Amino acid sequence: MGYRVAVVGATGNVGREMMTILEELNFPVDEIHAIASRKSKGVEVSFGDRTLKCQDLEQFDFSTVDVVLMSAGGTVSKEWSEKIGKAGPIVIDNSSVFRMDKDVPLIVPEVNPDAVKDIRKNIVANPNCSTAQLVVALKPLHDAAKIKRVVVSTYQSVSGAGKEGMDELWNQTKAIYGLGDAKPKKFPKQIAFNVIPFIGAFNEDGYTDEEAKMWNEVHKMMDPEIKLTVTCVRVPVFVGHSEAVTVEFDRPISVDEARAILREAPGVLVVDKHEHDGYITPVDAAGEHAVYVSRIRKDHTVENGLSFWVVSDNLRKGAALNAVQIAQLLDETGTLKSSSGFRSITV
Ligand code: 2RA
Repeated sequence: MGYRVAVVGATGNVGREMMTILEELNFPVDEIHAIASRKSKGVEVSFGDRTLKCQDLEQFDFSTVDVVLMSAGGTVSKEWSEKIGKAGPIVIDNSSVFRMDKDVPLIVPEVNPDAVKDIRKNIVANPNCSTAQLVVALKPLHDAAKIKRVVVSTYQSVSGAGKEGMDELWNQTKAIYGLGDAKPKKFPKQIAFNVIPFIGAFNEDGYTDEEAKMWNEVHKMMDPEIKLTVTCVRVPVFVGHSEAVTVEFDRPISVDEARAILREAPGVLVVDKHEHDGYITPVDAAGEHAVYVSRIRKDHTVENGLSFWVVSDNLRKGAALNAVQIAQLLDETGTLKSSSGFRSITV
C-alpha cells in the first residue's frame, strides 16, 4: 500500500533532492507527480530511473494525491498550500510561511515527532535549513542537561539561496579571473572569495529575519526558555551549512558525556578527534544524510559551557530529507491517507 505523491517546485534544487530522497529512502510511492510553474511545464526531472515531465501547478488536481512536498518559495506557498490542504492531501511545506502558525506543526522527526498530533489544516512546516541541523544536535543535549543559552554563528552555503545562488558563485569565481561579469545580483555583495554577514532581510532590531527564524523555530520545536543569539553568514561554499555553536547548560556536562550522548542521538554522527580526519567540513557532508558534530570542547568562559561545530547538507537534512522524513513519520503514525482512501487514526 503506497501513496500518491506530488512534488511542487520539482525543478528547483530542493525539489530535485526530494525526488531523489523519496527513492533513496524507499518511501512507498504508488504514483508520483512533478509539479512546477507553467513556464516549466514539460521540463523533465528524474525519479529513480524514470523521467517525469513537469505538470502545471495551476492545472493540477490536488484532490487526486495523498501528500504534497512543497518547495516552490514563500509566494507560491502562501497562495497554494492552504488551498491544496483543503483539497485533501497533507502538504509538507518547505517555506517559512506557516512555520510560526499555531495550527501548523513545525517538525524535525528526531526532535518533536509528537507534534504530528497538532495538524489542523493539513499542513506541516519544514524548518529553515540552519535550524534543522542545529536542533538535531541540541535536543539530545537539552534532554540530558537543560540548555540555558546558545550562541550560534552560521556559515551558510550558496545553495541555500537556490540555483541562482550557486550560479552566482560559479560565474563570479570565473569572472574575477577575467571571464565575465562579477557584479553581485542574487547576493548583496560579492560572494566569490568573500563572506557576507547578511542573509534574508534586516529586521528593526538589526538582526536579519534569517537569524530570527533560528530562535523562533528552536523555541517552537524545543523549548521557549532557551536563549539564543545568532549571526548568519553566507560563505562561498556550494553545498553544506556549518555552524559554530556555544551552549551554556544548567549543570556541568563534560566533553566525554556530551560526546557519548551525541553518539547515541538519532540523526547525529560524531566525528571528533584531534587530527585532520577528525572533523567534518561541508564538502565532506554534501550528499550525506547525517548531522555531523565535531570539535566538541569545553567553553572556559562560563560555568557549564561547551562549544562544538555542526555541519550538514542543507539541501538534505536542511530541506528535502527532513521533508521526506516527515512524510515517513506521517506514514508510520497512520496520519496519511493512502491511495486506497484509508486513513488510520492519528496518534
Ligand atoms: C538560506 N536559509 O540558506 C536559507 C534557505 N532556507 O538562504
